[in-house]
Amino acid sequence: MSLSEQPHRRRNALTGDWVLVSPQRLQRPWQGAQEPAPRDRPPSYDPNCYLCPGNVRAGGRRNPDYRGPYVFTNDFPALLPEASGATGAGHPLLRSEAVRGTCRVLCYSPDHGRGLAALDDAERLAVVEAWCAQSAELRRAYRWVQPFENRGEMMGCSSPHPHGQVWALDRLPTVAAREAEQQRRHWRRHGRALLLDYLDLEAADGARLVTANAHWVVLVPYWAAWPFETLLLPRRAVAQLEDLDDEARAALAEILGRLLAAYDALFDCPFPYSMGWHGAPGGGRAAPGWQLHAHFYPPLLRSATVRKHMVGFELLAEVQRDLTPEAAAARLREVLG
Ligand code: H2U
Ligand code: ZN
Repeated sequence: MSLSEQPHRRRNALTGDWVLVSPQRLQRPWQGAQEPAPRDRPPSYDPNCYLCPGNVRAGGRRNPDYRGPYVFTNDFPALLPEASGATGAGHPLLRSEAVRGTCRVLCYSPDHGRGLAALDDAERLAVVEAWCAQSAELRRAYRWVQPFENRGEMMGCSSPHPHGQVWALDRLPTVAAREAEQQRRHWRRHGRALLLDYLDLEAADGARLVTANAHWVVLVPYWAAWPFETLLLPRRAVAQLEDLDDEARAALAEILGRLLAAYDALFDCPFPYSMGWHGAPGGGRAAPGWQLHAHFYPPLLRSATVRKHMVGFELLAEVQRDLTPEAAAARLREVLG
């Protein structure tokens, strides 16, 4: 059976989930919604922006006249540092538990008009350093640290000022727990990190590789759910962002720029995505075999305005894709500068 022509399922080795791949469906006609194309690049300062230097935020506080990355505690946090919700023993079908955490906003730079892709390597390195510092600080106090970015209105980003977020909490969230379990199992069985074994397979095959440098590899995972989903991972064993040495940090700034430029070139638009880092859980407990990585989940399917929706069968049964991960990787390689 040819995986490029016939329906099949692939297993996500990192979560244990399955994805249905239906390449034969690529020929079907499309009469769905065309979403409005995104506007031009905004100015470098916007007096009405909550996140620009010197401006007053929605919560009433004023941003300092910051010159590099700027971190502040979210004015509308989803988590609070004091344990909330006394839970007590209820019915086992109605379980709840308290949760403690914090939510921060990370403005990448004072420039309102330039996102991660448009920053130069030095400016992007400053963002990498901020991720590493936040991860190091928050991991001391919390079990899970989640740096992420929602880019673009399509992904629910609420401000055009380039920014990401860092949430941290004293629990292992659902996705983190699944990745921890799969990586732990692989480690027990083989004594090697799951993602490093996987990287060897991908390097030998090559069909899903997008780009690489001396420290990092970008690939479309074998089990990708989103059309142009990618996985970014260090070549060497690294558990957490803060464990990256100076060379790896600089190489990260460089490859990030390359990947994001390719994304923007793919449909000639500021490519929307949710991205985030998965570093080993903290809180004193070991996470054997955990390899640091970043996921990029972009929603676009065939143009700047046609996106994939995770609905119908996907919401009710299982994630499904038409474009194969191999074809997606080939498209991304084509647009790499
Ligand atoms: P997005 O990354 O999804 O755009 O979210 C931006 C966050 O910034 C959002 O969680 C916060 C919002 O609560 N924010 C502030 O904390 N203060 C503000 O003045 C504006 C936005
Ligand atoms: Zn701004």
